[in-house]
Amino acid sequence: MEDRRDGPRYRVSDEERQRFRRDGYVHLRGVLAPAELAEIAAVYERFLRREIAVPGKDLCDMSGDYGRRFEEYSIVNVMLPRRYHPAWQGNLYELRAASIAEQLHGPGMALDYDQLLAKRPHKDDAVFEWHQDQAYWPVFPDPRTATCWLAVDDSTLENGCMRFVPGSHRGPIRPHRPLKSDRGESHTLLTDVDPERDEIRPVPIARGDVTVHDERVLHGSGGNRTSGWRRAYVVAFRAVATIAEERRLGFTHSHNDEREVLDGVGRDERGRAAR
Ligand SMILES: O=C(O)CCC(=O)C(=O)O
Repeated sequence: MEDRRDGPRYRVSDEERQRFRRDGYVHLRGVLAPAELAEIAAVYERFLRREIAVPGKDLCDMSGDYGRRFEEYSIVNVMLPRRYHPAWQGNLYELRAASIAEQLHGPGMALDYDQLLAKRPHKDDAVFEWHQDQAYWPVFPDPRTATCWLAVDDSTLENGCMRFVPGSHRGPIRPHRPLKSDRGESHTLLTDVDPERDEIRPVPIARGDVTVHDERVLHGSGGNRTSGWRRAYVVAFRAVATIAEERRLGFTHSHNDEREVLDGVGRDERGRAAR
């Protein structure tokens, strides 16, 4: 396979750019080489062993409620790992992902948030419900997003790889509802996908590969039926002006933020219009 890595950059082909526009996601191979990935995985493991402290709800289970004990989490979610482990800021993955975001969208993109999503072995319920990321945050005029999802382990049908509804980013944001009765119990939102109408495309990828998706594409993932972890590391890029506006509203993607947005049309969890 051709090596597209070049120091802090990764070269995206024209065909991949077109696929991102058409499908709302694209699979990029070999974004990190095995030795580069091993460095990332070593720090990742420190988060999973809880050697790096993550306060409050920024350590939670994306498949259950906030009340579960850590040992019972099916999808261990660490929000904003670079905030809690500043040595990660500017790591090679962040740099390559930034170059990918720029090639997909042009200049003026910046890192909005990062996240670790690790599915424990033998967890059928480690399901990431169908959703559009846009439902999780306020709507702003510049919709450019590139959410880079790095496979730290091979991501397979059996361990819960990502699945997308290609082209759905060109449709509306569907109504979303909380997984539990309200957002105070669980951060997770979900929507409905109709297998008769929506093409569901699982995207297994090898470790070191990345999928990049648009905030409006429908996506989710299934449970982990294997004896190994399924670890992923997300870094999400958005337009600089969009991020500035989010921060002005007090929205940082931390689950400890006071502000949550439920329905992607500018309402908060109590249905109040966003200001
Ligand atoms: O890791 C997963 O299975 C889902 C991730 C996801 O929904 C996202 O990064 O937007």
